[in-house]
Order: sequence, then C-alpha cells, then structure tokens
Amino acid sequence: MTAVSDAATVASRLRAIEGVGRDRRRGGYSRHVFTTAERELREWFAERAAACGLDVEPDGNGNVWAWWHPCPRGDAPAVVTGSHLDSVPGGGAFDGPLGVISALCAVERLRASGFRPARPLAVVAFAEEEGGRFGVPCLGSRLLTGAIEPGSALRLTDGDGDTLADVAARAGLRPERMGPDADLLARIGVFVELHVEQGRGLVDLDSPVALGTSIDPHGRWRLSITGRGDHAGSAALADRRDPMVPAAHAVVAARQAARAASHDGARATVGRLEPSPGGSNAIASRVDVWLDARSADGNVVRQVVAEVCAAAGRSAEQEGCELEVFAESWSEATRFDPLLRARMRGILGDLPELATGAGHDAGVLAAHVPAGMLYVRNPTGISHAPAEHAEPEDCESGVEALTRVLSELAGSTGADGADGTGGNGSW
Ligand code: HGY
Ligand code: MN
Ligand code: MN
Repeated sequence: MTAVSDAATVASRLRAIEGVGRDRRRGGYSRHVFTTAERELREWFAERAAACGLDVEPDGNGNVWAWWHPCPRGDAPAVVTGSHLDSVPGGGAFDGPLGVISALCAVERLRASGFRPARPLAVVAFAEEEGGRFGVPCLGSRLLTGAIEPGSALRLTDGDGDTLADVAARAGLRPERMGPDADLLARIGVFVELHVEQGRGLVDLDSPVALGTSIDPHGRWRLSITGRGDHAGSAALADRRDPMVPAAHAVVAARQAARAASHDGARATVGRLEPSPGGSNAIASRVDVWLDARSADGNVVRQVVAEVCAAAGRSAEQEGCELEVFAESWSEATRFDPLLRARMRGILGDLPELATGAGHDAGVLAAHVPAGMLYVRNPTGISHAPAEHAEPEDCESGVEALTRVLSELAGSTGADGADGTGGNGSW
C-alpha cells in the first residue's frame, strides 16, 4: 500500500472532529442522532466522502451512504463498510467514528493505489446506533432491514417528548417513507464493520486487530414505578409510597441476578434512573429505571430480567407503589458469517477472534447479508466512557487490515477482472 501522509491518518481525522459534541458536564461526547453535533458529523462525513470521489446518498431512514461509482459491474452486490457517528451520553471518541473514519481512510488508500473495484463499494454511517436519543439501539439499520415496525419507531420519543417522526421531519426526512428499504438492502453483498474493541481481549492477546465472531443476545427494559409525591420533611415514613425504594431494589437485584448467572456471562446494568419530579427535598412520584441485560444465552437474559422485576415488584408492593415493565429493545444473538470470517482470515492471517457483548449495526445486517467485524485494540478496554482509547499505530493497523479486506472483496485492480468473490459466489 502507498505511504500515507499524516493528512489521511485515522488520528488526523479523529482530531478533525474532536471538538464536535463535547459534553462539558459529563465529560466525553454526547452526539445524539439529529442533534447539532451529530448533524455536524454527518456533514463532515459527506464532505470527506465527496472529497475522495464517492457519491453521497442519504437514505430515507437517516443513514448516510457514500458509493464508489462507476465500476465494471455496477449491478453486482456491493461491498459495504462503515459504522455510526452517534454516541452514548458522555461517550468516548472512538465508538462509531473509528469505523466510519477507518472506512474513509481505506477508500482513500485504495484510490491512491490505483485500485479499481470490480463491484460497487460503499461507506455507510448508520443513524442512532446507540439508541441514545430514542432508546432503541441500531435504529437506522433496524428501519432499513425491517427489524422494527416503522409506526412504533416513529412514535418513539426523546427526553423532551419529541417523536422520531417530528425530529426526522425537521431533519429533512419523510417520516411516511421511513421503514424497510428492500431495494437498498438488495444492493448490499457483504458488510464489514471496523470498531474499537469494547473490552480487553486484544490487550491480553497483544494484537492490534481481531476478527469478530459473535454478539451476545441483549435487550433493554424500562421499569416504571409509580408512588406518591410528598414532602421529604413532613411525610411520615408509615405514610410514604416512595418509588425510589423499589428502584433501589431493582439496581441491587440487577447485580445479584447477574452474579448468580455469571457462568453464562450474564451482565445486568442500570445506567439510567430518572425520578420525577426530581427535587432533593421531595419524595418522587415516579421513577423510571432502565435495565440493560445481556448474556451468551438469551434464556439467561430473560431469567435475569424476571428476577430483577420480581425483586422490584415485591418492594413496590411493600411500599404501596405500582410497577410497570416495558420491553424497549431486543437483539438476538449474532454469529458472523463463517465463510466471510474464513475469507477475512485468509486475507489477514490468523488474527485473534473475539466474541462480544456489545451490539453493532453489523449484528442487525448479519440477519440479511454476510457480515463481519474487525476490532482495534483498546488499551483501557473501557467504552461508553471518556477513557475509551485506541493508539494511533493500532488505528493504522486497523485501516491496513480493512483496506486489504475491501481490496480482496471488492475485486480486481482492473487487470484480471476477477470479481472479488471467493470464486464460488460466496464471500
Ligand atoms: O449497547 C451496545 O452494545 C452498543 O454500543 N450500542
Ligand atoms: Mn458502536
Ligand atoms: Mn456503543
């Protein structure tokens, strides 16, 4: 591959956006879908993609695609790579943007090397992967693939009570057209996502890059506990119906239930808890508790959730409160395409292979097209927090790997006209 000027390194591209969406209160970044910060990133992505000769085409669901045209077989299923630009509240700099930026850098290097794809090649930035604004992760890829019913998606609301329909319309989309896009989905032949590792697998294996094997089943539930608001100083204990007490039991029960099922890799987390009205000298009238539960076994996830809800229910009954539970999202287990994984191993050599508990758009697409992932070492192992990190040289190893994979999958240098598949039409 050609030598790369600093201008096209991942580190330089990350620096170019490092000021966008900084969260002064929480630290890290808050770049939620269709907010000013995320819109700024979309515009930056579109500019950079156009600058490297790609045709930028936003789809009807808020995802942004950048296509490498023309190519000898324009109608062949495309090789697609990319990730997302949105973040969790107070998130790190790499989760999402590393995959999008690495894809752009890989395309720039392929073009600079004189490579010509035998089939379309695209870079995509999916919308609302974190579910940080509307509560459902991978919303853009779920809408594209029909993994979520459009009507229920459009009725999702953000913290201000604005619906996705209203926010999307303000962003220039046509809510009535949002939903499955079979034509676009049919254009995708294979999807490869590069992502910062969310864990310490690579640090312990001392390798800068790994292949993804699977994503654990995982979901989100909202426990809504209703009591009676009152004065913190005058309400007698015997008269209280304080929803914060069952909420506290839910938090502790999450850890206990996960620990009891830790042999199945169970994890249960309450990262978000919203008392209303939220006065420090008032008993809350209602508390919403969001439970995130995951495990290698979907039945174990459901078991953990049942235990947490039972504990919160018992406490709510004792406290004279009402508990309602709402399932907000569910992601089945993903096993990445073994043929594609073998192909990527053939291209990159025997890299470590990692399972993950973190969800990705590649997990949603995997139900429709061969999908694979590349992980870049994160020396802290931490993610969804400002301490998330990847060293510049490891990011370059990631781009190098992605560039080689794209070059192989997308076909020839134009000399031999090979179509890039493994010869048997598979990947
Ligand atoms: O929550 C997840 O696993 C992903 O980061 N959206
Ligand atoms: Mn991510
Ligand atoms: Mn994430």
